[in-house]
Amino acid sequence: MWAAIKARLRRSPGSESPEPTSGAVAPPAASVPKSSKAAPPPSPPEPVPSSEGELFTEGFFGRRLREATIDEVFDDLEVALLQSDVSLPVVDKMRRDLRKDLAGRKLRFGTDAEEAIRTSLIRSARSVLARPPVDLAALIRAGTHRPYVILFVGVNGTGKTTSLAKLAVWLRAQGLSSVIAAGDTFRAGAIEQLLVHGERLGIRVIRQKEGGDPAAVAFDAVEHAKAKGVDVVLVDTAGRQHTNENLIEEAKKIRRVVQPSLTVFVGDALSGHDVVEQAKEFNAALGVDGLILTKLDADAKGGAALSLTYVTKKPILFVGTGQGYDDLRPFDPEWMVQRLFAEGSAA
Ligand SMILES: Nc1nc2c(ncn2[C@@H]2O[C@H](COP(=O)(O)OP(=O)(O)O)[C@@H](O)[C@H]2O)c(=O)[nH]1
Ligand SMILES: [Mg+2]
Repeated sequence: MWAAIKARLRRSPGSESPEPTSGAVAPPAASVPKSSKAAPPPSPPEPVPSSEGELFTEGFFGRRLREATIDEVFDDLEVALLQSDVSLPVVDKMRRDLRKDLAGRKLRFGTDAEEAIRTSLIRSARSVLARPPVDLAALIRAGTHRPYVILFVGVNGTGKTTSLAKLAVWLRAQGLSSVIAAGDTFRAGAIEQLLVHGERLGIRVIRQKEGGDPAAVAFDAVEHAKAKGVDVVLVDTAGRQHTNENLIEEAKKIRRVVQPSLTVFVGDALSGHDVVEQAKEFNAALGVDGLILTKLDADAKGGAALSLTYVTKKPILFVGTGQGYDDLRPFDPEWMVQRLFAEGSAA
């Protein structure tokens, strides 16, 4: 994300076509020094040019930042944020934070201003992502729900089934056993897909025939877990849109029948701004307790995590970072922040 923002900043109006001042012409963006230590900025031009928003040109040197200037720069930055899947409410928060952080400060042009913006955005992103950490293994071990039933919901192809299998592996690493309920009886091949995972992992898959009642499958899996003392029941479901009444009713029925301990919305980072809308809709229809954000490995933008957390107010529990069984990690906000703002990183 930072790479996209930086590119935008360096072509902000002030730096693209700097106004000539009394004999001094601001340098083009490309010649802005990388480090102010290695190449100290030239002395400020006199008089100070009138154009605002020139955070990235000589013209700005030595002046105090005014809110109007910050806003002007931010207008440009906003485009980069939106294009990086940061949704509008988060963009607005970042603007407020940036104003608070930078107004009245004196910055040298170029790298200095860029670094100040980066620091402020990082701080803002941290506060967006900050949530009380959820220790799923501890929740399960606490034993309030036995078995602990986790229901996976989300639209088709976002990675529900894959994440479910990965979570079974993660749970096992925590010393917790699981059984899988093949609740996607809608899509041809969905049961088979789970059976393959189950066989590879040595984890029992409870199923009925295709077209069967997913609530009954989930019920059977819970009964199995009770009988065998299995810690967790992982309930797969068919991908659905909130507009698909039948499938939503089906998911509601599963909820009524097995009363999941945790309903997890699985969202695909690659679906950009859509993922936030989906999460909101699923939450409204079914009630969502936590989120899994998949395909971060393939997502060059990165803003979806910020948007999801801020808009839904639900914790991201895990992120998917690849197609292997080990490519699921408990969500760490600081890891995400570093990823978003690393110099030259893809996301
Ligand atoms: N690169 C990548 N691919 C993923 C990830 N999670 C799931 N997938 C892939 O996304 C596709 C759809 O996954 P699936 O679990 O069948 O989605 P479902 O329809 O929601 O159950 C599969 O090809 C998965 O391998 C991830 O974190 N990274
Ligand atoms: Mg599936």
